[in-house]
Amino acid sequence: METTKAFVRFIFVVLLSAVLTAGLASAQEDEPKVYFEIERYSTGWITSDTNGDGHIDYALKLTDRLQKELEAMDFSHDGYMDNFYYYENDVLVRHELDTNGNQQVDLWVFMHRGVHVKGGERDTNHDGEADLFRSYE
Ligand SMILES: [Ca+2]
Ligand SMILES: [Ca+2]
Ligand SMILES: [Ca+2]
Repeated sequence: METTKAFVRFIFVVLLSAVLTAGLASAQEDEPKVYFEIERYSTGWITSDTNGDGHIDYALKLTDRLQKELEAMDFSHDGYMDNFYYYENDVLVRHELDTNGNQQVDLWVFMHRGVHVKGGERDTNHDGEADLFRSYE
């Protein structure tokens, strides 16, 4: 009887750790990576020099199904990306901006159906942590 209980507990722990590991793995997969440094946009990215100054200022990543996944832009043309667009099923879900060009995102805009702003966060003192929150839901 005791061994059965111990065995059940053992199975439970194994299952729990499997669920936790799977959760962590999918969380990492769900968070695609963008970079500030333009030279890091290589394999898997479509890049473009939109203003023809010889420097890449736009990068696009497509999913396996050729839907938009990520876009990065260097609006300020200082050689560092500062606008990042995150898509799910080809629909914009989040827009992140580095408004002061310190290679740290300080404005996050969350979208509903790609067109309506449903909320935003700001890092007003540029310490890397959001300190101003807005929700329109
Ligand atoms: Ca350019
Ligand atoms: Ca820039
Ligand atoms: Ca910034």
